[in-house]
Amino acid sequence: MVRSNAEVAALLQEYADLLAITGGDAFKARAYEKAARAIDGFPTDVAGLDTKGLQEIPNVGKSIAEKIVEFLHTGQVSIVEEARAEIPAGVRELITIPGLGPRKALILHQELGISSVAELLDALDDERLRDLKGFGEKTEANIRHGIALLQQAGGRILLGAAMEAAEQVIAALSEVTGCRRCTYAGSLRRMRETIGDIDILVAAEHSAPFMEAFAALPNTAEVIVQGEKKTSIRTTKGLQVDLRVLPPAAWGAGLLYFTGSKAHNIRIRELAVRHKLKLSEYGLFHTETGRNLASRTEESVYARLGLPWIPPTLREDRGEVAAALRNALPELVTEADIRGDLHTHTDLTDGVASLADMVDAAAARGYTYYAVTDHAPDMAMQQMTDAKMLAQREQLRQLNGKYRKLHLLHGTELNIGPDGEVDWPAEFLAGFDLCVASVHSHFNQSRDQLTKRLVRACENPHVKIIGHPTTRLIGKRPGIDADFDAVFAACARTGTALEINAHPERLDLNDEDILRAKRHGVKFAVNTDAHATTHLPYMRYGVGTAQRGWLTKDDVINAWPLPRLRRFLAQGRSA
Ligand code: DGT
Ligand code: CA
Ligand code: CA
Ligand code: ZN
Repeated sequence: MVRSNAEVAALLQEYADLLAITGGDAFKARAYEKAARAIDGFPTDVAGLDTKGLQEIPNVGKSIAEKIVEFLHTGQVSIVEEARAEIPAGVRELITIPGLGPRKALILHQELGISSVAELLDALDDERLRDLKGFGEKTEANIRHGIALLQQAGGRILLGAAMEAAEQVIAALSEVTGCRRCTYAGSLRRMRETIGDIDILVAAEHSAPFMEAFAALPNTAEVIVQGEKKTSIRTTKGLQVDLRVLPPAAWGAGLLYFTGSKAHNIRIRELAVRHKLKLSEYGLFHTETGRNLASRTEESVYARLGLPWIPPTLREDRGEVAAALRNALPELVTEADIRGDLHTHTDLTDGVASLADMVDAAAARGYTYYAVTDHAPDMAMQQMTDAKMLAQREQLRQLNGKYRKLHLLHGTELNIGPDGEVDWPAEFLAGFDLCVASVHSHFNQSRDQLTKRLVRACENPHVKIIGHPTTRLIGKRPGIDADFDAVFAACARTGTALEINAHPERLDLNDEDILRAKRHGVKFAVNTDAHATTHLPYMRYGVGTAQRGWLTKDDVINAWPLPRLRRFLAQGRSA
């Protein structure tokens, strides 16, 4: 739906980076960056807008609007092409290294003639970077780590991007005559945080029409293999998508097999062997007679193995089969259980939508409560003041009466300072319904300092949620190196919830940390940290991650009815 918005935003961001590498006008670079963010969060498809309509978008002026129109009409923008031509591709690659911004990339190119990641690795080995102005041993270590992260990501893409691409393919294939079922399987169905390739399954009597339609999709750049059972393509964005067409009678067995994980499949195949059965992508068979015992639905295959249906988000061989055998699978929290979002922004700080628009969008999602949590004054860039915050509270109280079902909470996202202190004194914090507190800087403190810092934030009786607890950005920035077991214990002791930030770049806490934290008896809040109305649907990725951490609705404070949530928020705060 908003695909062209994402493409336009990416192009504008690239241009901002290119301007920064060439040491161009910093003001102009920032203007492009802001426009990119605004367009990314703009709810309407920009493809339908003209220059005038585009200028209605915040931070989009005439000149940027004209470039967008040029892009929408011709598929490129001449000044961006020129800027690309000016800078060697290798240097452009340098800025994709997490932790290495355009300014440092330019210095490396100018001072050391480095124009590729390989050359940069050589220079690191020779310790040639540490003598440059603005670099040092610590920078060297950070860059080395950034390169490792980049290589680890190794072509995997974020869950959100993969989901959007998959849903487009499914929409197109569902239109083909004879389509009985069409869905995604693989790591995407298991909601892993990154996806290697997308696996699409169709149930139909005849496969050829689907293979043809798939190869002919507008986003197909290359057909890797086309066959009767399986076709693989690469999209214009470089993503591999595999399509398999299954006979309807084998749908369940195929869906089970291609959902994986491989480790889960191996585990249940062992179980089959113990029952003298054979499990394959075609069905569950009696080994001796070859008779097909189950294949039409996943439920039937699991049932024949003595198991309840196991949700895909649990299928990672983390004890789910043993738990299923004991009939002790958790009753996982679902998106329908979520009653509200407890970490969101507006254009009062760095969001791109107004309070009224964000609240409207929350109401449209059917929430029963919704917290607005704009940034506090310690992040100086946000220019927050007491007066602005109180004015917003007044505005919010007035909006509150407008919705029959939705109850608005006034909150803030505090900044956890280097020593664990937060923005406002207790008297002012007492005025909020809810305080989230998060780390936004000083990521490289010692492990001991980082741990104390987070623990101190938990101990603040007004802080009820730790936002994006590790601060990692997937494939871009590692999480901070704190003793998280100590932090989780502090959360449990102080009644502070841990956020599961649903933004596809964050998913923070991740599944494994959630499992660890749960053992400490912590509660969680699944929040989108929305900076635009289009971010509210990210909730599904947060819920997927919560499920991967085996959470039930009792573990998740924003799946609770409002009175129970209120009691949690009031604990330890003298009113
Ligand atoms: P990805 O694509 O790396 O994000 O991860 P998956 O899990 O989507 O893996 P993929 O696309 O290679 O295969 C899809 C599913 O097919 C996988 O989850 C399980 C099943 N599968 C693939 N190869 C094997 C195999 O050699 N043995 C078993 N048991 N299952 C397999
Ligand atoms: Ca896959
Ligand atoms: Ca695959
Ligand atoms: Zn936030």
